[in-house]
Parts: sequence; C-alpha cells; structure tokens
Amino acid sequence: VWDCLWTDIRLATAAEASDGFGYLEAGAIGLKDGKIAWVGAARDLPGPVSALAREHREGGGRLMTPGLIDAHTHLVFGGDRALDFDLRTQGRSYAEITAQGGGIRSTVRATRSLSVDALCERALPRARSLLSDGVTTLEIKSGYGLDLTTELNMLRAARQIASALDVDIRPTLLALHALPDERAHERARFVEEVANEWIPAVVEENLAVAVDVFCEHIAFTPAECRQVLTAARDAGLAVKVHADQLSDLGGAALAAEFGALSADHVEYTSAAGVAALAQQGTVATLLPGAYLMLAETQRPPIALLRTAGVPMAIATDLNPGTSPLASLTLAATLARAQFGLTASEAFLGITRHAARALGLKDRGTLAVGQRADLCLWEISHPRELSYWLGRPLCATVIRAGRARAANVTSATAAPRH
Ligand code: DI6
Ligand code: FE
Repeated sequence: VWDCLWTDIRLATAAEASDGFGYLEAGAIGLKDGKIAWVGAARDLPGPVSALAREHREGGGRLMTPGLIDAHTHLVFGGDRALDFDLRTQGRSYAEITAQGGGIRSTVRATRSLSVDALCERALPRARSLLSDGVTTLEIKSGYGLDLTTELNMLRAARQIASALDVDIRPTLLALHALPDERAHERARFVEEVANEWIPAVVEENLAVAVDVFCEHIAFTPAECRQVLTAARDAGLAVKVHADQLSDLGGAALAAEFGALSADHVEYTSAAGVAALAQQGTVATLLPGAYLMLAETQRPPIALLRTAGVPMAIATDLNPGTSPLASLTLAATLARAQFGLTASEAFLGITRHAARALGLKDRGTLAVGQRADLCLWEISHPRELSYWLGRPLCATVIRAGRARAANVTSATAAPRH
C-alpha cells in the first residue's frame, strides 16, 4: 500500500520519451517512503484507487513535474550590485567596473563583513523566491570570501539554509573566482594556498561536494585552474568550471579534461570544446540571466551542443553582479527567447539535465525509485513553464514525499485556459 496516490493530474516525467517531455494527459503517481512507487497513465493503475494508497489526492487537472533543480547559484553574499548595473546600463563594461574596484571585489568586501548568521539571513529571502517557483534542489557556491575564513563561512551559511528551509542544498567551493586585492602581488602563492589549504579545510569539515573555478581573462588562467582542479579531484570532490563566458580560453575542454559534472556559461565555447564535452558526457549549463544582464551578444553554440548530444542544463546563476535572477522558470523562458532552446530542451534543462549537472541520479525525472520531489503547476502543458515571464505558477511542492505549503493564492483554483 502506497502512502499517497495522486490522480487527475497531467504528467511531464522528463524521462526519455519521443515527445521530449514525457507528457501524459491523464496520469497518476503513487508515493511510498519518500520515493515514487508507481507512475503512469491512470487507466493502467494496478487496482482500485481506495485499495492502492492510504491517502488519495486529486490534482484538478494540473500539471505535475519533477521538482526543479537550480544547478548553479551564488545565493550567499553580502550587499548588492544595483549600482554596478546602473553603470553598465550607462555604457561601462563589466571588466571596466571590476578593474575599478567594483564588481566581485565590492561584493567581497560586503560578504567579509557578515557573520554566518547574517549571511544566511540575507540569503533566505532569495532562496524562498527560488523555492516558491518550484525548486527542490539548489546548488550554492561560495566565492565571495576570497579568504579561507569567509569561504568557509559562506559554505556554513549554505548549510544553515538547508536546515532553515525545505530544500536540498548542494554546496560548492568556488575556489578560484577573483584574486583578492590583498594578494594582488602573490598570485601564484594564492593559487597554491587554495589548492593545498582551502580544499583540505573544506573536506575536513565536509562543507562542499564540488569545487568550481572561473576560467577567464578577468579571473584565472587555464593553468591556474588546472592546479586547483587537480587538488579537487585528488580530494575526491566533483568538479565544475565557469567556462568560456566572456572569451574562449578553452574552459569547456578544461572541464572535460577533469571529467567535470558541468561547464557553465559556454558562450564562447568552440567546436573543439563542444566535442570535448560530448565525449566526456559533461553537461553544458546555460546561464541566460548573466547573458541578459551583461547585454552579451555571443550566444552559446546551441546548434553544435544539440548536434553533439551534449546535455544542456539551465540555471539562474543567481548572483548580485551579473544575474540577480531569482526564478528558475524565468531562466528557462530566457534560455528559449535568447538562445533558441526548444520547450522540451528548456524543460529537461531544469529537471533531468540539471540533476546530471549536479551528479544526482536519484531525481530530475518522474520514474519508479526516484525521490518523490514533485511540483504541481497551474498550467496544463510543460511548454508553458518556459513561456511566461515571471508569473508565479507553482501550486504545490512535495519534497521526499511530503507536501510543502501551497504558495499560490487559492489552492482550489483550477488551471483553465
Ligand atoms: N561569472 C559570473 O557571471 C559571476 N561569477 C562568475 O564567475 C559573476 C559574479 C559577480 O560579478 O559577482
Ligand atoms: Fe556563476
């Protein structure tokens, strides 16, 4: 007997299916012990509803999908960068603002001044915004400390968010993000310290599951990234790369070389970089919020990625500098509008492929044995998830089989068109 059976729902399973969505008009799903025990067409249910589960719930024809997965955020930080954006809209470049002490460095100053509790408290409203939009698993990077103490504090704040909210957090040490001002004259020593001291300290406290590096002309060279990624890999941590966002330094190929879970941004990735990702099975994580806010014009090589069969994830990149984007469905819409993803690619980008970008095999699809992380939406087809621009559509969230409070005005309003 299942714990709960849902009927009168449409399903988008995100499992392998000819329509790309795994869409099913009259679906049903049975949950047991926090996992999916049965999923399929209601007419194929193996018995009468009353005999199958202790609790029966009806979805009113709403769409059910896997809980959404935001595979790339910098959710924990101090201050904001609204002024930077003002300057950019007046024509100053990101690199220029960074060079003049704005950019990442101003966020670093604000972040260093806050305690773990204060960092968490400031991050919570942003996390709630993502959660209210259907996110059940969330990656959070450090990277605004640039000294060991603050980096550890950021990761501790991320852990604190996990205990404060109904969400799974995947913490990542963003080990190389920017060279802090006080280390400007000892670049090599800084990189060495990150590799030899920060990574062991993070492992010691079990504060992160992955290590990320920003491979870019305004950040770190491939050689410097390689040094830190080697240490990460040797320490048994997963690897991710901010790759080819503003120029092509071969970041995607570097990610593939280390068997990275994902190469992120990838606007300037070359055909050779795409081939390397394909061969390694590394996910390309698209971050359309940063592309939008930086007024970039170089789009990721979507056609090449598609042809090569590289799985594409979509994430918010929620950060104060380049992507103050706190809705994953809006990120999905932007990926379609700006990069030309199809509706099913966008859907997989925030479900199955996002799970893969985090190395998680137990979620991202509706299939027997998967975690019962589910969203019920006020729409009838998954193509609408990446169509609206900032319309709250999430009615109910279930995480590991348990319902999270409804956050849409009326729980009884039916999805009608
Ligand atoms: N790429 C980005 O878009 C963010 N970090 C990164 O490596 C920007 C971070 C910031 O400007 O605060
Ligand atoms: Fe980022």
